[in-house]
Amino acid sequence: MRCDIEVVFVALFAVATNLAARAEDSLPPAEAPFNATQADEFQRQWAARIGREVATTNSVGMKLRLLPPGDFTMGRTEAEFDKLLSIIDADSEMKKNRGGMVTWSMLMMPAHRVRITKPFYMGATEVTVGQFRQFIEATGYKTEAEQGLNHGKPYKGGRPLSTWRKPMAWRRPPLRQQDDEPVLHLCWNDCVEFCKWLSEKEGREYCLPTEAEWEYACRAGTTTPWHFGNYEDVDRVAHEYAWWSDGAQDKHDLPRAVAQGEPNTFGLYDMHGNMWEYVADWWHRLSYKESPLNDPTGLAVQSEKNDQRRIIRGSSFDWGRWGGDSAYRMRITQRSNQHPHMSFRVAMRIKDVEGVDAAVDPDKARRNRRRDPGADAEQVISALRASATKDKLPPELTINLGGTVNMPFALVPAGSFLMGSKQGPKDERPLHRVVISKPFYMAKYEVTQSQWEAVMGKDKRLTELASGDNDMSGPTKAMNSLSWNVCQEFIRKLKRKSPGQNVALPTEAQWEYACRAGSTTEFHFGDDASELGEYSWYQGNMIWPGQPAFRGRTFYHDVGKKKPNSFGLYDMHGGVWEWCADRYDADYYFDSPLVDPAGPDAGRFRVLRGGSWFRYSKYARSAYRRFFHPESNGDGLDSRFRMSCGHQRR
Ligand SMILES: [Ca+2]
Ligand SMILES: [Ca+2]
Repeated sequence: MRCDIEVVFVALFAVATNLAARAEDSLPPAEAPFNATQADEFQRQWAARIGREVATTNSVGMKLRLLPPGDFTMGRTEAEFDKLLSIIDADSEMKKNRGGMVTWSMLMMPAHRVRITKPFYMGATEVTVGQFRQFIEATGYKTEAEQGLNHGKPYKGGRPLSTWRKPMAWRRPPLRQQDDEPVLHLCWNDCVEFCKWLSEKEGREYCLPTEAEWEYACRAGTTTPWHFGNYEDVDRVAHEYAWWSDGAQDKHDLPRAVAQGEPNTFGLYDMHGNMWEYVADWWHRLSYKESPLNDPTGLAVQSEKNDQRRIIRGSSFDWGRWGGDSAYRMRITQRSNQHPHMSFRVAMRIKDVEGVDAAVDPDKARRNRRRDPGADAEQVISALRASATKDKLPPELTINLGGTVNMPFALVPAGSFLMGSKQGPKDERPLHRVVISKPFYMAKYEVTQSQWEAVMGKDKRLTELASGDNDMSGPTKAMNSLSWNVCQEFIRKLKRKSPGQNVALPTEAQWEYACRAGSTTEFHFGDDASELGEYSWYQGNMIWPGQPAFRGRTFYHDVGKKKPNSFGLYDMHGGVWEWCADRYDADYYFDSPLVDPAGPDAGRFRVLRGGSWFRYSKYARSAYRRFFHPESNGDGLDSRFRMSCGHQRR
């Protein structure tokens, strides 16, 4: 009898499985936000669909969890950014580092929707010493540290941060790790070699997760900064999930064994804390703006000359909450082994499995719609006619700032042009006609340090530039490291110095119109980026600061040394990034006005244009848009802002 019941049960189970199999065709992606129960349901549904288990253990004893295809918002949202700012402002200690935190937040923005289209397995834990040892024993592989390739370099100067960090190979004493602790002192290349070995061993595909997969796995349906909660929850519950040096926890010198805390709702441990985890993607701070909607993999190639940095995620035992939230991005060279707190977890691809359809950008139609009435359209002609001036304007204008210091301007005639691009990042589309109804004067150069001094006096900014041995200082070098707000101070004082002149930052439309100077190509001189060096200081002809071979050579250049555009404006491409007056809105071009657009009325960030001496040619393109917080004065060597003064005749 008992036997019969079992038979019936098995038969019923088989029916149920078939039903599930028949419903497979319409299985939806896991669309965040979703809760723990729903996460579990998604995982079980997808396991049934592909005929696999949610939890599996592989040949090296590594536990893996099946993750469903899904949709989520990647990166730091503006609401979260605002909340972070309010927390910073309420804390006198944090406030000291406000600029740094604001700047770093920019690198996680804009938040953007991402779809992971295929189910995949993710290591439930970081890779352990015991698992990594199996790889070493089977292959005799020596990590890069053991090979001495980049080994034993101190963290800072000659001072190791703690004694156990030497020697810095994964298995050497004095650090005696247990087999269930995460392996450390690996570099990205070592992690990839482990994945290759495991793939060959099992005939499956193991790899590092993409950055998007990592964040999706970490969030597990949550939309809070950490998968366990919000800012106000950290002190109360973080210790249950995360091993880090923060809050109620003491400072930790070591990681702990994996899976000691609570998992997230996908069943993954230590996504926050314990060890930073390498992901597959190359590092680049501006990649989110161009991130595709489906299965983003980051940039296909390294971002800058000799930049071998990869992204790491999730913070570590010796860091804290502010590096450990789901959106937080950090980077480290793929060859490094001098930092002890990097490890990894694997992703496992599932062969021959159907996922969900690629998501369709809901704004695609608007983004690609061409709205060009033509240069001869009635509304274009009438806008130009309405503000036409009878005065014959001189081609140049000079504001004297005192003594021999002048600020020369070039006349930019009224006209219309096509703003944006057809193929560039989303925020450059649609390509659309804009009328600049009035002629204006644009500063021929990025604002120089002598101009700055003439208007602002020898202020702290100038003194700081002059104090370093980094070659940033010089009377005809661009003033740099300026926030948008500081530019406004400069303009206020400049207006007092030159009454009757309506000086301002150019609008974004004025900037692009002035840069293009009649061209419709990627750059004002054409489409060929290989010619950019004749017109611009950019990544292709920059010299790294601090390189002994380049001692005594200039890498912050005088303005106006390259060829101008046909309006007579210099360094519109490259040199330093240039603030515009407008607020930034990625979708502004959908509906911006035809005549003299001045940016959206609301928004937290301001626009920058033109790329910099430190950036690839694509950022120097006439259409490229960047945003930054108006208080922020730069993010390291990348952002040396110039201010270009539009000069509007009354
Ligand atoms: Ca971790
Ligand atoms: Ca520039």
